Amino acid sequence: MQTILPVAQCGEAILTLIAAPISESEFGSAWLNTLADTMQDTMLERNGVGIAAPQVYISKRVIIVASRPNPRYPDAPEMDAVVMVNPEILAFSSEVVSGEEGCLSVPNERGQVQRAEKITIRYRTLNGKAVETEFSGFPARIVQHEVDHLNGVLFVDRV
Ligand code: K2U
Ligand code: ZN
Repeated sequence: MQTILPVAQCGEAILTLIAAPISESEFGSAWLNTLADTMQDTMLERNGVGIAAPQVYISKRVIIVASRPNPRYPDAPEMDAVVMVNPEILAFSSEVVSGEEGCLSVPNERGQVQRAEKITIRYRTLNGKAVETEFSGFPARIVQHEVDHLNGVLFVDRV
């Protein structure tokens, strides 16, 4: 069953908060799995390549990253959506790249944003397994954009 949630818009307080970490007791719970499912349904409905829980009014540290080719990034890799709980960016490459971004919370706006070309990120899966991995290019950009949402930062603050 698909659930599309309303998406918070620029200017709404929820988007300016520092989201709370998911606690140990929430890993593997029906609640966390349902949250991820509804975030994914909402992201896909809005043709997003990522989404953060605060965008659906849940101020918790959960993001989804789902790069796919699109008009602005035709050579973006097609990747299975990855749900990241309590993501922490451990390292940013010194190399930065400027690229166009949009946001489900800032419709009809696009802007050039500088992001690290490559990042090292550590996160937990929905079941609590710790993962440490690297992303580069467009997927790295999406991760940085989504982690910004968890820290109350919108891409328009960086343009
Ligand atoms: O977090 C969001 O609002 C989702 C954004 C993610 C995004 C991050 C970085 C660069 C572009 C998008 C939405 O997917 S906005 C729709 C979109 C999709 C592909 C390219 C540009 C904009
Ligand atoms: Zn956004």
